[in-house]
Amino acid sequence: MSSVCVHGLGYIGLPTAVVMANFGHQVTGYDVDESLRDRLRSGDVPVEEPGLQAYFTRAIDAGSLEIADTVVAAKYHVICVPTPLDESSQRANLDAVREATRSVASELRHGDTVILESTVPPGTTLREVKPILESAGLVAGSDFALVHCPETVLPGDIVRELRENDRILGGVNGLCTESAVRLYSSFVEGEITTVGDPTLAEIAKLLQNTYRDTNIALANEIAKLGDEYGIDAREAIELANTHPRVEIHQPGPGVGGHCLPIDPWFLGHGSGTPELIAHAREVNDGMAGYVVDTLEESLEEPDDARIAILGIAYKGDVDDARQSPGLSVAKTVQARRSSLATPDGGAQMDSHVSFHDPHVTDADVPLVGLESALAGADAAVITTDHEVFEEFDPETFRDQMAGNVIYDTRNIIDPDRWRTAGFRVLTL
Ligand code: SAJ
Repeated sequence: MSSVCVHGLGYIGLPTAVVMANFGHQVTGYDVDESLRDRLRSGDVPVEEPGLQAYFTRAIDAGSLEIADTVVAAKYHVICVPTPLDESSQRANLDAVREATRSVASELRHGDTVILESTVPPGTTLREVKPILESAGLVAGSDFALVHCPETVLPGDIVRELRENDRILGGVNGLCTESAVRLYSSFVEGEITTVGDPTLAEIAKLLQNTYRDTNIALANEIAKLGDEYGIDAREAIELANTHPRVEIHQPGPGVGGHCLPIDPWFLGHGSGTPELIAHAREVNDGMAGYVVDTLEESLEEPDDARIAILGIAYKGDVDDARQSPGLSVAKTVQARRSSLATPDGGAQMDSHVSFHDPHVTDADVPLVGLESALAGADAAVITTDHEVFEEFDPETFRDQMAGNVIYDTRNIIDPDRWRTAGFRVLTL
C-alpha cells in the first residue's frame, strides 16, 4: 500500500483517485474548487460514470479515500488538472498544471514520485514541471521520480477503462518509470509500456486523439460526398471498413468534448500546426454549418422556423456539454438569423430554438422535457446519440410538432419508419 495525493478531482482525477483507493492505496484527493470538495465530502459524485458512485462510497466508507482541503505529503503525487485551449492563441493554458506543480513542490520529499496525467503539449513535463519541482533543491531522476503517464480513458466508460487500458509511462529515466510501474501495475490490467522520455509519452497521447479527430474529418468529408452522389455515406464507410486495414470512423454534426477538438492544436503548440491536422479541425468545426445548410434547404421559411435540438451532450450517454456539437448547430442557426442575432454572434438562444437532453443537468441554455421541446417545432435535429433516443417514436413527434422535418445526424432512427409516418427525413 502506498500513499497517493491526487491533484484535481474532475473527470479524470476523481475516478483515478477512487480506483487507486479501491486497489489498496491510501489516497488523498485535493481540488482547488472548495464547493467541489464540499460536494464530494457530502457523498455526492458530480460526474455521471457507470460504477463511479459505488466505488467512491466504498472507498470513503473504508477510509482509503479522503477529500482534503490542502495538498498533503505522499509517496506518489498524481496531477490530473485541466489544460484548456486558449481560444485566441490556439495554445494550451498551463496555469493549472503550474499551480498544481507548485503545490507538489511544497510537499516534495526525497524518494517521492510525481506523475503528470494531464494532457499537455510536447515538452511540458521537462520544460515546465521539472524546473518547478527542482526549485526546492531536489533533482528529478535521482532525488525524486518524474513521469508523464497520459490518461486514456473514454468518458462514459472511465472506471472500466482505467483498469483495462494499456498505459504509457514516460519517465526522465528508468528509475523513475520503475517507481510509477509499481503504482499503475496495482490496478491496471492492460499492458504498461515504459519509455525513458516524457516528451515521447506526451506526443503519443496527442497522436491518439489527433488520429481520431483526423479520421472523423475524413468520415465527415465522405458524408458530404455521399450527399453529392446520392448514396448513404455510412453504408459506404461500412463497406470500405470490410478491408482488414481500413477503419474509417463515423460522420457527425461536429467533434465535441474537451479532448479531440483541443489536443490536435497542442501537437503544433510552438512549432506551427501541421496543415493536415489543422484542416481536419476546420472540417470538423465546419460540420455545424453544413448541418444548418442542409436543414435550411428543407424548410420553407428557414428564418422563422422553430427548431428542436435533441442532445447537447457532446456524445451519447454522457452528461458533459463541453464543445457541444448540438449547441454549435443551435448557435449557427441563431447567428444566421441576422435580425435576431445578438451582438456577440448569437451566443444566446432565441425562443425559436428549444433544447432537450436527458443527461445534461448544467447548461447555458434552458433545457426542457421532450414534449415541450417538440411543441410547435418545424424541425427536430438529433445531435447526440443517447441510447434512450433510439426509443423515439414518430407518432409522438407528429402529435407534438408543427412541421415534419427530422434530421438524424447520428444514425439513431430508422429512416423508413419515419418516412412511412409522414416525415421528411434528413440524415448525415
Ligand atoms: N465522434 C464522431 N465520430 C466518431 C467518433 C466520435 O463524430 O466516429 C465524436 C463524438 O460524437 C464526440 C467526439 O467525437 O463529439 C469525441 O468523442 P470520442 O468518443 O471520440 O472521444 P472523447 O473525447 O470522449 O475521449 C477521447 C478518447 N480518445 C480516443 O479514443 C483516442 C479517450 O480515450 C481519451 O482518454 C480522451 O479523449 C481524452 O481525455 O483524451
